Formats: sequence, structure tokens, C-alpha cells
Amino acid sequence: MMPWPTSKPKQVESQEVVVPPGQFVTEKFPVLTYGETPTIDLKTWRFRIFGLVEEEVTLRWEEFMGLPQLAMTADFHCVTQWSRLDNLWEGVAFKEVVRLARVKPEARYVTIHCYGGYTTNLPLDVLMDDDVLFTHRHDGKPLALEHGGPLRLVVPKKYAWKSAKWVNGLELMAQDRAGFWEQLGYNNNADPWKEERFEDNLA
Ligand SMILES: Nc1nc2c(c(=O)[nH]1)N[C@H]1C(S)=C(S)[C@@H](COP(=O)(O)O)O[C@H]1N2
Ligand SMILES: [Mo]
Repeated sequence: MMPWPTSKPKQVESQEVVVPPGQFVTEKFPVLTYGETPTIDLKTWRFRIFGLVEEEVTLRWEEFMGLPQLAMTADFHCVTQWSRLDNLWEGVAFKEVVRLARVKPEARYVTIHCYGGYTTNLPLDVLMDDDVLFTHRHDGKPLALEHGGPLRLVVPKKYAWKSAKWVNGLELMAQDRAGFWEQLGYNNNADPWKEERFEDNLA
């Protein structure tokens, strides 16, 4: 049986933990937020899927929670060099959410929108991977407000600024468009294993 979803290999034999180059393991869970932590009422919470879709969709909290739920264990790598290993995330697969709006064939990129105005961008095919989740629980507890509660995206294979907190929408696009940190010079691809921290990768 296939484990769901896969997390990256660890060097079990040597008891040595593998983290991407330039990263250090932390047991803590630091909070990294640009600006204020928004307060969100579940009664008025909405999640909108728009742009290049056949049918624009707006989900309420109960509708979101009615989607198939799953759990995954994954590492989390912040570009400021901390990595938190083996996070247990629970929520709904990205692909399960986006399909509700029936994406048009010309849609190839996505801007993820958040309460508070933060944005990040990724190619649609990256987001369709099994390990990309909208999560509302972390390590067995409801996701704390400062960590993105009620709902955040988790994209384990990218630096954590792509894991948008307080998500409230997906915009399907034909062309790529830089999000908040991407506009400020962070690498658009953001692969921690390639140390794609900054645009020119010189730092
Ligand atoms: N909406 C929003 N999402 C965000 C951020 C933010 O400032 N606003 N910071 C990003 C950055 S840089 C990181 S490292 C992670 C940190 O998540 P954490 O605060 O749960 O550790 O969230 C990402 N998602
Ligand atoms: Mo970060």
C-alpha cells in the first residue's frame, strides 16, 4: 500500500536527519508573519476560486470542511534557515478544492490570496501534487491563529513563504504573476533542495 502522502527520505540508518543545504533543525515552531495577524470569524469566512475557471466558486467554512479530509507528515523549511521536521498536517488536498471550479485548460499559474492581502504564486502543476494541502490542524490540534488559522496552504517541497496563511482565494491565470515576497526579490521557484532563496541565487 502506498503511504499517503509521501514525505522526503530521512537517513534512518545513520540516525542523521537530512535537511536541505543551509538549513538548521528547530524543535520550536517560529512564527513568521509580515504585518498583522488577521482575526477571522468562521461565520463570515469565505474562500473564492476565480479567474480562468468554468464556474466561479465561493466556499463557506462548513462546505470546505465537508470535502474529503486527509493527513500528511511533512517537513517545513523557512528561507530564514530553520526547518521544522515531521509536521502532522490535516486538511484537504489542493486538487480536491480547485476541481470544484473546473479549471480552464489555459490556466497554468495560480495566485494564492489571503486575508490581510498577502499573496504568493505557483504553477498549477506544482500545486496539483498529492502533498499540497489546505490545512486546519497541526500536530493534532486546531491550527493556531498565528500559524494561519483557520486555514493555510502547505507546500512542503517549497520554501515556506509559499505556504500562505489565512488563505481566502485562488486565482487561476494563464501567465505567472509574482506574489508578495516574489516581487521583493525572493526566488520564484523556491526549491529548498536547490537553495533557490533569492532571485539571482547569489546569497
Ligand atoms: N498570509 C501570510 N502567509 C504567510 C506569511 C505571511 O506573512 N502572511 N509568511 C510566510 C513565511 S515567510 C513563512 S516562513 C511561513 C511561516 O509560517 P509560520 O508562521 O506558521 O511558521 O508562512 C508564510 N505564509
Ligand atoms: Mo519564511
